[in-house]
Amino acid sequence: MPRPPYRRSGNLLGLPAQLWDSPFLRTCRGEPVSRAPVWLMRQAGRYMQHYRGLRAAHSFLDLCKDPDLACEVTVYAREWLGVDAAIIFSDILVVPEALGLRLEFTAGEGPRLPDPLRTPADLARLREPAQAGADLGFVSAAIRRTVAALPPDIPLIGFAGAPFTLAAYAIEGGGSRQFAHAKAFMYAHPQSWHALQARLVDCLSVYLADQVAAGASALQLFDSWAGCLTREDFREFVQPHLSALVGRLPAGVPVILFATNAAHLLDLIAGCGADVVGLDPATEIADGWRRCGGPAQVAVQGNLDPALLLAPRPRLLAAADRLLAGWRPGHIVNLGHGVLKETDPEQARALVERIHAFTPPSA
Ligand code: 1CP
Repeated sequence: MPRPPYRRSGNLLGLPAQLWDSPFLRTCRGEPVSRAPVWLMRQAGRYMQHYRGLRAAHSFLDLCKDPDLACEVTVYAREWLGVDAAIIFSDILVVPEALGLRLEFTAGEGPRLPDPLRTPADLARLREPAQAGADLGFVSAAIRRTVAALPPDIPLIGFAGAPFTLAAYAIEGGGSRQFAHAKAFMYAHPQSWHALQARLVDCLSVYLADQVAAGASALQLFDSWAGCLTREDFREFVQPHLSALVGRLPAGVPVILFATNAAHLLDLIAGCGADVVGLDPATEIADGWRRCGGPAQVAVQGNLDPALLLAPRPRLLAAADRLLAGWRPGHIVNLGHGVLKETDPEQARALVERIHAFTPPSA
């Protein structure tokens, strides 16, 4: 049975009224709000001095795996920026690591999985998926602590990488431009590809249900790389698994699906059961929303260019004003991708202030 859309599910998680009626969660349901909600993808990270201070003393994975530190990073960024939601500090790659793939973060190079999955036989190296999902208990522990430390009207977003993007990382072994290994694997070994996707879905459904049980009141799935696929390939190799995963997530929690360079896939992404679809800077909000079925169907999130935060203040604020001029209920204001590490945090805070100074027409 498909999971009921969040806007028709009712408060099945039994959230306190101030959380259920927060601007962020109301907007996930397409309801009118007194202020447009805003948060920023990668709002906690290297552009913040506080984070760099912690990183001087701890490795990135230590920050992810120590619930007190992950809580501190999450709560500090939320409060400093004054945004309407927090996102738990972690990374999408803790899942392949829990499945048994070695994960390394080398300074300046980004993450690497040095023993990638390159043949169907390599799948035998993976650990049992439900066990791997349950082993990520440090994330739920961090969520519990963070929910207790956040103001009671601020929702915490839990997240994971979507099955395609995680499989692509596991096969490539790191970042990629062409995704040659991942696509070659997918075409040459479709059965093993589907088996890998199914294992990721098993793991992710346990992991994300644990995040909700620990107090996450929304979930975002990052399918950052899905935009590299044609519609045909998305339909065949991705959609069945992404919809199965969304269908298995707890009812009563909004699910945000985010992909980049994916304007050509928006209707298919919305069709996977998203309550909120992330739009990247290449797509205009009105056009992207229409492709997803419109405001009666889904909410949207986005889509300012992260590079605008590097622009002189007047240009940044003018871009925010243009976005707000077309704002309507069901639009969570955000960047179209993560904050760049070169960003001056004061610029991010000024953007948040500008969004909050706006009075929605329906209020
Ligand atoms: O200190 C450091 O050097 C680590 C930098 C860093 C940080 C702060 C990485 C390495 N990950 C993160 C945190 C992170 N990653 C969050 C935290 C919550 C927040 O948003 O504030 C989230 C949600 C992610 C998600 C993530 N990790 C994605 C999906 C989003 C996206 O940007 O498309 C991806 C692709 C990753 C992998 C990853 N981890 C880190 C880097 C630099 C990357 C990208 C590498 C690549 O593109 O290949």
